[in-house]
Amino acid sequence: MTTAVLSIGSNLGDSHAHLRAAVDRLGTSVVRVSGIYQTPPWGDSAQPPYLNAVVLVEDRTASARDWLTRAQACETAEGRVRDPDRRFGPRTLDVDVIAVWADDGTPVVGDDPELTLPHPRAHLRAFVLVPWHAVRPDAELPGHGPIAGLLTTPDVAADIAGVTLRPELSLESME
Ligand code: PH2
Ligand code: MG
Ligand code: MG
Repeated sequence: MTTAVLSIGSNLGDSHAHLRAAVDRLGTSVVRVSGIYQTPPWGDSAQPPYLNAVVLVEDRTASARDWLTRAQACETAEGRVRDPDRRFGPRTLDVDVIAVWADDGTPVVGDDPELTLPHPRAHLRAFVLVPWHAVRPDAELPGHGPIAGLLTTPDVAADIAGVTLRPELSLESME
C-alpha cells in the first residue's frame, strides 16, 4: 500500500468542475479532501487566480509512479494543454504528487526529473501547505519536517494572507 498527498489546482474554464472531476476520477483511493482555496498565481503573475485543494489518497497496490500516471490521466481528461514556453502558465487542471509513503510509513524519495519526491517546491507553496495543514495538522513533509513549522517560514508566511478559503465551494461527495 502507498499513501500520497496530491495538490490539485485550476485557473482556466470551470475550475470548480475541473477539481471535482479530478476527485471523482481518483475514486475510491480518496481518503480526504481539503476545502477549496482561492490563491494568487505563483511563479507567473500574468494569469487569473487559482482554485487549489489537497487530496489525500491511498491504494493497496499503487506505486509512486502509478500516482503520477493517475494524476496525468486526470489532467488529460480535463483537456490540459501544455505550453512548453510557459512552465507556470494557466491550466484547466494540474495534479501534482507532493509526497508518497510506503506501507510502513517510510517516505518515498526520488530524483527522477519526471517525478521528484517529495515535490521540490512544496515546502515553499502556501497553496499546498495551507489546505494540507487544514486536513492533517500534524503532517510532515519528508525532508522538511512538520508542515505547521513550514507555514511560519518567512516566504510561506508572506503568502498565507492571499490564500482564501471559499467555503461555498466544496469537493466533498454530495451522495
Ligand atoms: N500552479 C502552477 C503555477 N502557479 N499558482 C497557484 N496559486 N496555484 C497553483 O496550483 C499553481 C500556481 C504550476 O503548477
Ligand atoms: Mg503544479
Ligand atoms: Mg503539475
